Amino acid sequence: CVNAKYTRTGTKDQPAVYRAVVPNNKINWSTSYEYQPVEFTSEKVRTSTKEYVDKDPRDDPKVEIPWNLDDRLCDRRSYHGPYKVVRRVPQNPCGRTGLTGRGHLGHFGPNHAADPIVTRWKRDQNGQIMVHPRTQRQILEFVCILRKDTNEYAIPGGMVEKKEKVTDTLQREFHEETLNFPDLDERSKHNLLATIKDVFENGGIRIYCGYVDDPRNTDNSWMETTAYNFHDGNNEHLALIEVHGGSDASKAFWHDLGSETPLYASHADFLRKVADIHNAHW
Ligand code: RP5
Ligand code: MG
Ligand code: MG
Repeated sequence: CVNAKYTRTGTKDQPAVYRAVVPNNKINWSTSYEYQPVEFTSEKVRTSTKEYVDKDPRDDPKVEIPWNLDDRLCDRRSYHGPYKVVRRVPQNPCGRTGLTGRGHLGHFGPNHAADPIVTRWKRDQNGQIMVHPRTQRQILEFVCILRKDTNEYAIPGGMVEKKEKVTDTLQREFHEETLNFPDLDERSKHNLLATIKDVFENGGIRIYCGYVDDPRNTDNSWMETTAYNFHDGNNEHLALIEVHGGSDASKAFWHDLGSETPLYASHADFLRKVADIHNAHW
């Protein structure tokens, strides 16, 4: 895993908090380095009274958190195996990030997310699958969003909520971020959700699970995700849906899948795998 892409944390609307510089060859904890990270936990996280946001065990010796375990409220296990706990808080398994504390994340340790990658073939007016002139490979389209926070193109993923299963998170986030149709009649809404449920629960390919190079990561809190691809190769179900942005997404749209589009966090790595699996243009 890598910690490389972002020099600051936070979003376009929040004051910038810059990371201490960590040269690539000093990211690993086992390499000695005169390291002076910036300590940062956002006001919102520090003052939150939500049951689901951690208390800081460094502030209160009575706070005990079941590191590396799933206590049912929250799964604190990492896809990368047991992580170290140093001075009462977890240590990022991918190395130094230039920031300590929780930044904008609610949990110390892994913060789990899920990413639904919904794809179809790009077709011309006659229904023929289009081929990219450079690679001579067929072109996929995926449901893409524009994130409200960073203004970057992204997969419509989101955080796994307390006690939620990843399969439910995939459906909920896809629904919230890309199917925002408040005026849809009840019957159409029901049919749309039934289609999503049926496909999402019966037909996905797991593309990735593990660390994400997310702008919110710190030395003590980081994002991990499970990404699934739901592909409708014959325009039978998902390929036919229209999308409209909601929740964290200011826009949602079908977009060509290819290396030409810069994407949020590690999302381009996931899409590249999807292209490989379908032997499509990248
Ligand atoms: C990324 O953040 C994950 O890959 C996922 O797409 C996203 C989840 O966070 P929110 O969209 O809920 O902010 O690390
Ligand atoms: Mg969301
Ligand atoms: Mg989201």
